[in-house]
Amino acid sequence: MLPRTQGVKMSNFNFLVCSFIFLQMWSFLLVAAEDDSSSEVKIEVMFKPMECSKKSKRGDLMNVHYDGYLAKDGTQFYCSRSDKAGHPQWFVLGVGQVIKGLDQGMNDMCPGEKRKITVPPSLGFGKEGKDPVVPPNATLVFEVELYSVSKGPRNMEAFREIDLDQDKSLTKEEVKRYLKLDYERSGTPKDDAFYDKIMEDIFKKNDLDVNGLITSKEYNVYQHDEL
Ligand SMILES: [Ca+2]
Ligand SMILES: [Ca+2]
Repeated sequence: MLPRTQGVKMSNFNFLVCSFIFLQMWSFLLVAAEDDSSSEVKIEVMFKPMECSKKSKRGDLMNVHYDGYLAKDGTQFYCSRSDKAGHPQWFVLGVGQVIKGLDQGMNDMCPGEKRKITVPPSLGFGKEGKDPVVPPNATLVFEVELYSVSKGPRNMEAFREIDLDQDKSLTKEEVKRYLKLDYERSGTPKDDAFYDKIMEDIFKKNDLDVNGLITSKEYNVYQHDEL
């Protein structure tokens, strides 16, 4: 009877010690999360598919779902699954269409891969933050899932392939046809609404003079800083 009671006391004590250590660690982690001195993204691979046909690189067109959280308290400030009717987001990797932390953190990634990316303020929204959702100097945590990677707008080989009539400008029909082919080739054809949504994103980001055509110049706008 007695030893058993002692045993219980001991485990209570152990529990207290563990809780204390846990609290210490937690406050340390919180301090680390608040620390602005880190200037690098931290990448944790949460899931990696068995097969990886191609890895993302600068200039690639990325189709991705991502959720954004504030590191200090876990508040969700962005969710692409609920935003814009839940369509995955499209952007060109490494050219400033998303915050620097994501440009860096989503490099060398396989389609189907999931990552947790911790972004310091200097590679996120910086001193200003992003009103009203991201406060100043906020470390951000993104959970990203990459759906597909295709040749991005900086790839001139792809441009010539998309530009069916070879007039050095891309109509929506030409881009749509190419996207369809690309999805069909990868065995995941989609419906028209899906392609139309992508077209809207692509033209919003690349048709700089908004005339409904992407010229080789607009398409090639980032070519000078190609790695
Ligand atoms: Ca054309
Ligand atoms: Ca244009």
